[in-house]
Amino acid sequence: SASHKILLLPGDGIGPEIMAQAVKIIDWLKAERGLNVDLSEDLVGGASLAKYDVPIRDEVIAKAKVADAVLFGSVGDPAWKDVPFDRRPEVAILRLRKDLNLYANLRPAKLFDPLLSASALKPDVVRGLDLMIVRETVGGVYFGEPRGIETLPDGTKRGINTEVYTTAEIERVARVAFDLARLRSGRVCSVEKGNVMESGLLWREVVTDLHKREYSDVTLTHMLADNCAMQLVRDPRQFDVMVTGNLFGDLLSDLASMLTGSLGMLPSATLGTPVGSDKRAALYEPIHGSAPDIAGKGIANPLAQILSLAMLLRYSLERGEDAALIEQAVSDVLASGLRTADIAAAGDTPVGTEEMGAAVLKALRARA
Ligand code: NAD
Ligand code: IPM
Ligand code: K
Ligand code: MN
Repeated sequence: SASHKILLLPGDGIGPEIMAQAVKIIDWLKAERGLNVDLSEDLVGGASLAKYDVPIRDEVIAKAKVADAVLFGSVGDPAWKDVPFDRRPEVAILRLRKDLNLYANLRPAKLFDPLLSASALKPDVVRGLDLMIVRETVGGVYFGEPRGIETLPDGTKRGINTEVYTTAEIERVARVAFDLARLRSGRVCSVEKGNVMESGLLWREVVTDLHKREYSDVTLTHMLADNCAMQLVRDPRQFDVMVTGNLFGDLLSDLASMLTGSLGMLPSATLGTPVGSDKRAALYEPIHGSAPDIAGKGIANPLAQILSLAMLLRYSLERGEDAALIEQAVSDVLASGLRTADIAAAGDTPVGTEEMGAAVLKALRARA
């Protein structure tokens, strides 16, 4: 089979530590499973700022555009907390999403059975949890104009951000959610705050209209975002596919992660079609950040990164079998009782990042 190009962008903090574990699995897939990929790697975020004075180079954006998939770690480094917004490490991921037009961020929150007691919720509330948050990622308040900080005549200041969504932006992400629902339980819950925000009101109208025209076989419900946060904790299994805007999706997915035991468990896929192209682009990353509080200690959970690789294999390389094998290996390792610190219970002796990565590889070998 023709060789696929994968661009690795480990980023900052724990990014490189967990990426190294995913790369070991890629190497194994190449050696043992006939995976044919060309890997290249580059700097993003604080690591790029330190060397090139920009959070991401145009050259890296260009490489991402021609790659079959990008495997991303995380960006963010407290060293750059006082620089202007356009020079923050976070610009790297925001620009990748925007420039590649990666508008649909799939954030599955699936509870592995062995982690039942690691969930922040009672076992009876979360057992079997398997939901999919579809988060819009190139619009909303993250990118709306006007934005900025203005100085008022009296010398005080005003910080401005604007939530903007167009019909087309809402419709294309809703379509992704409805299509996913058809492959799952056939249910979509659309989340906004149309009670106070016009962008939310339009969101509800557009989703309702699309549903009526093309997806009446799917069950559609609507929920206000504040209630949704509460419902996710009260009874998360009422949800299957959820679709929401950029900011609400960011918040609700971090919340959902704790239902599965840890932020260090949740992968994501961000899919889209670059403007002026009909080639599908995709970026895969854990939903968490660079975790500066534990960076360099070798204790980060690499499973979100490893599961992001599984999503890459499934969605971009059509290697669903390898993806399932990885997910099964992760499940085996968790069933064996191995835990990194974030998912450990009182009395467990947690293992480090490397050891968890090695255990997944060993479980893969045993299964293959
Ligand atoms: P974070 O997600 O980095 O960490 C939040 C908490 O979860 C921390 O206590 C951290 O130690 C823990 N955690 C996260 N991932 C873990 C893992 N794999 N294993 C074990 N524990 C883990 O969020 P934050 O601290 O608010 O942000 C840190 C930086 O990361 C900021 O600069 C932020 O902007 C950036 N960030 C980047 C991305 C991204 O690259 N897509 C995502 C989120 C945050
Ligand atoms: C995420 C992060 C990013 C976001 C930041 C770092 C720009 O929190 O990927 O969830 O808000 O989208
Ligand atoms: K990340
Ligand atoms: Mn986030």
